[in-house]
Amino acid sequence: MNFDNIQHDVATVGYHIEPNLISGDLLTNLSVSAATAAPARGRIKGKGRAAINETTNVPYTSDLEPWDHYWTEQMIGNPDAYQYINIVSPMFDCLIDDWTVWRMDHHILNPGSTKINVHMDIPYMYAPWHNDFNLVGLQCILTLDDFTEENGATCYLPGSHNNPLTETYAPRNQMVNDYVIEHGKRLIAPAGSVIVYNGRMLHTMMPNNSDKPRKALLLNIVSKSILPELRLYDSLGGMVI
Ligand SMILES: O=C(O)CCC(=O)C(=O)O
Repeated sequence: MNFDNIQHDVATVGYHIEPNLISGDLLTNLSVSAATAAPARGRIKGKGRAAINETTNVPYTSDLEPWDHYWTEQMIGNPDAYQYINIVSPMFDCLIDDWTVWRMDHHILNPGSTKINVHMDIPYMYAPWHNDFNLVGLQCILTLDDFTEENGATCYLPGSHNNPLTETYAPRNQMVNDYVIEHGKRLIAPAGSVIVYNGRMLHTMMPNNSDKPRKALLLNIVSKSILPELRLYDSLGGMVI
């Protein structure tokens, strides 16, 4: 890993990618865990989208609409996930002095998923941090499948983390989605790649037009300095390490 490059990329474009960092049994095990973990947020068959507060866990993926995307339960206690954290933690060390993993879950885009939702991640999605230009939150994606245009590789708006106007994008709406889709770029990467980005960078999942699920392991990393306030906004995070 070249830490100067990581710092430079995250400060300028907003993200850094380490292609093919994870491979072999670890990648396979994490991919299996993504495919089998209990869902936490998704669209329940015949009932619409489940509550977003994760208190209404859905025990089985078979309870979900097979054509939509969903997030799994937090991967607390999963030894493969902790092995993965050990490998990627130097990337976080060079960006944030004293960090912790706030959330750790899988995101699965099933074939036929059409959801587009441009947003910032924790903590920037919450009002106190909308316009905080300090790097206090990172999102990290491990690509468990090849990320392609066809299967929904994440779309991002380069440099948006440095733009004061990004704050006005916080209320999610169609106009913002359209703008980012028109001007954004895609995170195209082979399976096993690690993508770390400033949580203030605007981004969205994209439609999966392939015939296979597109799986990702997501880590949300935050500076310990914001924990007392963050707990007021997101009582469900902070259980991971
Ligand atoms: O899975 C993706 O492409 C992006 C996920 C994401 O933005 C999120 O879960 O907040």
